[in-house]
Amino acid sequence: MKLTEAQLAQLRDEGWIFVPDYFSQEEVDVLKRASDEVFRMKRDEIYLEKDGTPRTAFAVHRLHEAFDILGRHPRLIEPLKQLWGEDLYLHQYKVNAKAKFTGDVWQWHQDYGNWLEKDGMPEPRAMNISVFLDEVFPFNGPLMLIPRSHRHGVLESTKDTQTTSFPLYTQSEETVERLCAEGGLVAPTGRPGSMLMFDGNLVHGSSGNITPFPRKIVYLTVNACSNWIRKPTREEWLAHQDFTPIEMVADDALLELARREAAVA
Ligand SMILES: O=C(O)CCC(=O)C(=O)O
Repeated sequence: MKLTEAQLAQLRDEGWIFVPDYFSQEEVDVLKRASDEVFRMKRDEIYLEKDGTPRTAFAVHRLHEAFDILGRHPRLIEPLKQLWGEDLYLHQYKVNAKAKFTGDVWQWHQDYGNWLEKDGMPEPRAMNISVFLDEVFPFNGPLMLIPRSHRHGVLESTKDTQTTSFPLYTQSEETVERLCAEGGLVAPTGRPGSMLMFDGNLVHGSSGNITPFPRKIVYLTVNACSNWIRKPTREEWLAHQDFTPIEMVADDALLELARREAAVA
């Protein structure tokens, strides 16, 4: 899969692109079963909300074959090879659960600010790719993005360890207000299998989920191999130090796994 000229232009100018129904329901079902298995594990890579419900599972490619396949899927990896013209590795890979009724807020932040500060990533040459595992509605805590905010580079931020279950360098209300006045605000919604790609410097966040509809999203952060992190300070599952280039799988690899799972069921 290659990005069209229009998609490349939107990614460059607006900082994000959204492609509905990028993976089929059968492919999403394999990933949903995998995420249920992963969130049942008791491991350091699994972070919980303050009330004990699952928030985020990190390094999921090492926890389940389905996520290993997704992390090497040509529909996700090829477009970035096209964009940067070099080999890529996985910097971070997680599933954010945003549980029904209790899913917590993610304050406004830029990811690259965090990768620079905490991991020593030299350039913003890393991209987030998310795949919806549940339907994302306007009301179950969709990811909100401020278009064009990536053009400002790294913005001033403050470390927030209080208002979310995960410490983040966050943007002030004044900054968010100014950026929204310039670029507006979008919150892409869609069926499971939809794909959202966004720049590491794009300001984004999400509100809590008080609805009965869970909102699970997988996030891959793919970094250019030449941009490997120079000063890692975090646990390895938060900022990987295996800079081996991603080897892509066949396009039907998730379906193949679904067939194998059905055969042993
Ligand atoms: O899943 C979300 O709503 C936000 C996730 C996010 O911003 C992040 O992981 O950096």
